[in-house]
Amino acid sequence: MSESLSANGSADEVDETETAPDIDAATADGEPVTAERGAATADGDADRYTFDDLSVVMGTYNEEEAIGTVLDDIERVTNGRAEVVCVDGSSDRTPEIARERGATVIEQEPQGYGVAVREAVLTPDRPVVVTTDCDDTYPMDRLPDFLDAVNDGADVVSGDRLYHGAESMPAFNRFGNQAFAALASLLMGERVHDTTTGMRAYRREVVQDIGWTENTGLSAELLIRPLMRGYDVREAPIEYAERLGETKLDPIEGGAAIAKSIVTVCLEEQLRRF
Ligand SMILES: Nc1nc2c(ncn2[C@@H]2O[C@H](COP(=O)(O)OP(=O)(O)OP(=O)(O)O)[C@@H](O)[C@H]2O)c(=O)[nH]1
Ligand SMILES: [Mg+2]
Repeated sequence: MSESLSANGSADEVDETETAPDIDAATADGEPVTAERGAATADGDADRYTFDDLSVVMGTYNEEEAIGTVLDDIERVTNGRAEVVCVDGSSDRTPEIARERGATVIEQEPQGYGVAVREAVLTPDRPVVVTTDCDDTYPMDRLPDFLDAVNDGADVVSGDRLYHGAESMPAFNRFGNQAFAALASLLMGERVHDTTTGMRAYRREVVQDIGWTENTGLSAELLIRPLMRGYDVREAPIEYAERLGETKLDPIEGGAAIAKSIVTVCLEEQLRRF
């Protein structure tokens, strides 16, 4: 039942030493993806996805302080092979910096996190999609581990920031994120540890096959619906760094919207089972 992802592994090896509670698929009446695996790899293993099969996607809203670092990290870790998609609503230099680094930039009026990220996850043609925030908080060095987990059969790999303590997160946010995870776990009947993380890998079919409704609460929705439909969803502990640049989320208003999304989505998914 439990599998672990390494802290610093590569796409070809998974370190089994770190144990963390990962999530396996709920079984009820879901339709887990039967994997159609990716293109042949350089070493001839036709069954495994490689960085050539990976899109890293993000909403970007006035992130000129961070975007260079985030995109450089993706380039370094994937040897420039991952596609990068930014759905951008910025009025600063963010889109120029993204284009300079070869990212695909989709312009969109700023309408909130979920509107941008929904467009971002639905855009790629590649079979594995990883989301991140464009604020240098998430460890792009872990992309190989996330890809390993998908190759190992996961449909969704969700970065759990709270496992290692998330000390760089403001205390109010940390408490809120623990409360969201507790609430979602209670309503789903399945323990999850971080429902609002921005770093996840998805098989493309998962994001294409489910209809998404939430905005600020999209991150929670992207975890809850696949889990409650029986997909193989696993949490992977990740480090979480202090943000570069200004937050785009109001903690009180955003927190209320996320709590509402969790309750709504869990109830909808429970009703869907009848
Ligand atoms: N295009 C677009 N991107 C957005 C919008 N709102 C947020 N984003 C991006 O979505 C990502 C998440 O926003 P953050 O401000 O980091 O929200 P958060 O992670 O909850 O809060 P932090 O603790 O500040 O990191 C960032 O990359 C933002 O630039 C929006 O309206 N449009
Ligand atoms: Mg963020």
